[in-house]
Amino acid sequence: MTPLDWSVVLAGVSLIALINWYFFFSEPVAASMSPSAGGIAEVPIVVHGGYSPGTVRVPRGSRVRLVFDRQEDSSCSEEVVFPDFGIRRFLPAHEKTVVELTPSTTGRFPFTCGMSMLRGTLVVEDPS
Ligand SMILES: [Cu+2]
Repeated sequence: MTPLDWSVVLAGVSLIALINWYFFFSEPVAASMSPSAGGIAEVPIVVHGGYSPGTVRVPRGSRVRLVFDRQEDSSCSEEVVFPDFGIRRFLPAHEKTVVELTPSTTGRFPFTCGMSMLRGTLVVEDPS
C-alpha cells in the first residue's frame, strides 16, 4: 500500500471512531426545567440529526410539555417514542409537536426515534 492508501484508511477509521463516539458516549447538554405558573414544565427540544438537548430533567409529578421542533425532513426522526409511557408520536417536518406526560416515578426514561437510532433521556427527579 502507498502512503496515500494508508492515509485514506486512517481517515476512514478516524471517522468511524468519531461517529461511534458521538452515538454511544457523548452526553449532550442537559436542560433543566421547573414548573411555571400553571404547574407545567415546558421543554423545547430541537430535532435535527438528534435531540437537542439530549437529556431533559423534569420534576416528578408535574405535567411535562415537551415541544419537539423538527427542523429536518430526514425520515429517521419522523417518529418519537417514549416506551415507558406508551407514547409514539409522528413529528411533521419543520413543525412543532407537543408531547405531554406526567411522570409519576423518578428515574431515567429513554426516548428514541421510531428505529431507536436517535436517543434522548428524560430524567425525572424529585421536586426540590
Ligand atoms: Cu431513526
